[in-house]
Amino acid sequence: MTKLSFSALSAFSALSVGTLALAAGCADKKSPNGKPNIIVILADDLGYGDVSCYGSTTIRTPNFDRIAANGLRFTQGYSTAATSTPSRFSLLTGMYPWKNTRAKILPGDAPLIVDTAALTLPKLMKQAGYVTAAVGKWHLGLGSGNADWNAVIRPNPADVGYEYSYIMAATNDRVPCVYVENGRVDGLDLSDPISVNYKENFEGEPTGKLNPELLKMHPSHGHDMSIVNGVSRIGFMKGGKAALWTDETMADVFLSHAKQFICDNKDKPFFLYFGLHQPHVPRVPNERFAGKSGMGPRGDAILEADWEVGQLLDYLDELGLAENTLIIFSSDNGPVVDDGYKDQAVELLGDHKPAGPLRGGKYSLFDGGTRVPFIVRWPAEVKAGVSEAVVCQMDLTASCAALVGLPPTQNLDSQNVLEALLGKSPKGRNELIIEGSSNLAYREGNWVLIPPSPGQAYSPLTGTDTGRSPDYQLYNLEADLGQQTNLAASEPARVEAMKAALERLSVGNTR
Ligand code: NG6
Ligand code: CA
Repeated sequence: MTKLSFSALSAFSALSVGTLALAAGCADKKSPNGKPNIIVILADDLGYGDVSCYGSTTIRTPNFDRIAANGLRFTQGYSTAATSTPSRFSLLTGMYPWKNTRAKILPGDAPLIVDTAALTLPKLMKQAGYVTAAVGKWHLGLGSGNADWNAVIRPNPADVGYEYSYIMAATNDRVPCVYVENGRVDGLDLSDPISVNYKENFEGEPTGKLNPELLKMHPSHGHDMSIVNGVSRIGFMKGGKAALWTDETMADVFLSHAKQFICDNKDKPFFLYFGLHQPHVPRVPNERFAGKSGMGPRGDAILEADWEVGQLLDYLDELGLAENTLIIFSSDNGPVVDDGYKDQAVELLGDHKPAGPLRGGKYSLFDGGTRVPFIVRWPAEVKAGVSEAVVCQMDLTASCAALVGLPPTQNLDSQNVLEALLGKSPKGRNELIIEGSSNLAYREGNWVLIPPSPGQAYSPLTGTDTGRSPDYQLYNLEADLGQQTNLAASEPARVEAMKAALERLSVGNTR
């Protein structure tokens, strides 16, 4: 037994034998590929200020920092949206999410929202000879409606470019709470079939609302439907007992499948999308991390994610792959403290600032919603440092095409910012449209225009500055990173010019 599987075994007795056998027997060392392997690590709701190399002194993330220590850390890296589905849609397709009416936070039974005929990042990588996989959080829908969770669900990630997939369908707070491997629920006993319903409960099934005595994690808002592993979720499900996930081992399960994919493909160029589930709610980390941050489950979940990334980095080192593997580490959207469970995240936050110096967070039109940790590491080619270039996850499509020598992509919103990503140019994009829950905002140079949108400027539920206002807001990020001073009244010409540019660039806006 290798060192790796032994440590896995000793630490996670709850894992199935099948899972433990994964990643064993992978021979050490190999000669480097011509093309770099590419791993996109995407955390879920990890904020700009949640990472110590981005300035946090209240939480330590030595493994995220390890990526930055010999990589390029971007101070102005963005997702396209302040929530998961639209953000991930852009990463996959290289298109703005507001061009797709269905790119909104999806329930767990949503059909796939990506056109299977469309170009995607993993499809491009396949064209360039890469083996591709998606492991972890998906949240882009599965099937074509009314999915049968007891059969192979098509279309699935394979139909949009991922030859192998081991995913959760939506989020860790949404049913069905099962892992789906290549379209099939992992570990399902067909004599106990799964049913899913987002409208009504199944007769006789307990819920968080009616049976709070069954809960180890209680909701603060929403999240009071089916109970899985002592946590009530969004949506109702029944059956599939043998296949239900255990939140405490989710990191280990995803990690082992990511490692196995790397092991199986270490001699070919591979492209791996690795969607971490932390620190999204419910925050139920493994007991190895419980209580370790002093910040309650949210901080502990960040430590767990950091460990998980460290294990992946160690594995690349062990296989001799680190030098020629391009890692892009980022987050799907900004941070939120209370996102619907009573997990003491608010009470134990102390001086920690999840969005760092930025205003707002998840859901927000302010930069805290979409400006996220963004680190590129490729030891063979990229010098360590810090870059102020504006780059967006959506740009990976056009940039990776350029990297692997494919012709320039056509008709995408993705821009080729490869030179910036590799640290060869200080210049990224000049303009970017970002999506909050209520509207779009527009960044051009160092200026951001936030058009009016209805609703509360501050959400008491999530404790976030939303960016909603009846008035136009204009901020100069160079002078005012925290977006405190609205310059719209004193810069009317700039407001008009940016309004016009946003209108022109957001043709096809379906919001
Ligand atoms: C919201 C959920 C929140 C989270 C979010 C999606 C409630 C009250 N809130 O609707 O907990 O699941 O959707 O998060 O249900 S995301 O990171 O996947 O976009
Ligand atoms: Ca998210």
